[in-house]
Amino acid sequence: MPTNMGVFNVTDEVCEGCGVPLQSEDPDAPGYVPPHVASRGEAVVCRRCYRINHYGVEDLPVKVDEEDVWAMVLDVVDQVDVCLMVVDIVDFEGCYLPRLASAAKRLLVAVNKVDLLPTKTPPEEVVAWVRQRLKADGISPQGVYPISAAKGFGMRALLEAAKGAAGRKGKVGLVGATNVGKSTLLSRWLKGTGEEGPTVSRFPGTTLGVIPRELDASQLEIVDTPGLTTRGRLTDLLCRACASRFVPEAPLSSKLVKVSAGQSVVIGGLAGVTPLGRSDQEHIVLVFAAGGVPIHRVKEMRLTRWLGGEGIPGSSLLCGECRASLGRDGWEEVVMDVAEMEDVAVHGLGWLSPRRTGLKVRVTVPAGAMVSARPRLIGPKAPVTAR
Ligand SMILES: Nc1nc2c(ncn2[C@@H]2O[C@H](COP(=O)(O)OP(=O)(O)O)[C@@H](O)[C@H]2O)c(=O)[nH]1
Ligand SMILES: [Mg+2]
Ligand SMILES: [Zn+2]
Ligand SMILES: [Zn+2]
Repeated sequence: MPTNMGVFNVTDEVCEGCGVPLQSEDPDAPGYVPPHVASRGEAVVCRRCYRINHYGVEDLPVKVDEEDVWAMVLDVVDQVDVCLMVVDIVDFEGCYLPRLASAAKRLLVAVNKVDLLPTKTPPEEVVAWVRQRLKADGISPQGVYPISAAKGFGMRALLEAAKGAAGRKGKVGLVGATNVGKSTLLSRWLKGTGEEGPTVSRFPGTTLGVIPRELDASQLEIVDTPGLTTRGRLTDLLCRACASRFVPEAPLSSKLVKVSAGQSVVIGGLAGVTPLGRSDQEHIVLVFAAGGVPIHRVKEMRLTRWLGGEGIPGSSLLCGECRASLGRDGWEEVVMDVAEMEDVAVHGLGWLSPRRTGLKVRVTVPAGAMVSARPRLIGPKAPVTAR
């Protein structure tokens, strides 16, 4: 957190958009408002928030200290009546923080971005899946709610649940990893109340401080918090422009691919998945990623050859700099057994789901990215035929 505010504060106010203390001294530090704006004495947002809101640009990436953010968030967790943990359903592995969930006395979980799942996914299946995931860590939330903060789906039921759990004039803390949609959720609830919501952007790390808001004529206080950083999200290894190309905006696309040993499935030029085993055995896999992310089948040899030089083939979505820098730290190969009812999740990118049989695979990703096997999220549909 910025430390150079102290005596130079022009006001004791914090930015309404990102929660950072306002200052008029240093244009390059967070919370800056030009002196003529600050002297008006009304509620203002900092220049960074102003520019995100009006031009959609973020020209002042802020470095935050992870320890400070944890301390700030755990403080909120301590003070509120209910914790509302938000997760992003299309990148559950990349955003799930068991340590955070365990810290809550009373926990509700908002499963956000369900609008990005294939349209026929039953919400109750998603809820059961999330409950199962939490249960594996000994966490039993009071409620799990599928929502789309962006589209407004499920928001009323969640609000009723939050009110019920927090009680009259209760406090609810909105917590979770960066970019899961906490600020979007709060803005959605504030719609029509006349109060401005916090700043929302597609870049992680927008919210810098604690942002309290009152709902329903002070019946409920909601506290937005900065997002916690998680490790291993592939998109976090890319520049901001490239990362945004892998963040889905419309429902995920899924592609059925036939693949045998000796062949690899390549997702967006960032991850390769190679089945291991007999080469006469053909596998069918279903790959889920943001629309527009290219999915190729290549000869395994080609994958190995490319890794030495320009990264994985099919990296047309990456800028030259990202392509070069991904190779620089090397590539990791993870061998794993994936059972029939499991997915291989590449954190921050998407997942691959073997059909009909389980599969032993080698997953190739840039160093720093994480991969895991997990229970299958999207259940088997009617019998599928490969292309
Ligand atoms: N598709 C989709 N995108 C969402 C949803 N909620 C938030 N987003 C997007 O996710 C990104 C991060 O949102 P934000 O609210 O700033 O996340 P925060 O860091 O948790 O506060 C933004 O690009 C939002 O537009 C949702 O329900 N569906
Ligand atoms: Mg936020
Ligand atoms: Zn701000
Ligand atoms: Zn890039």
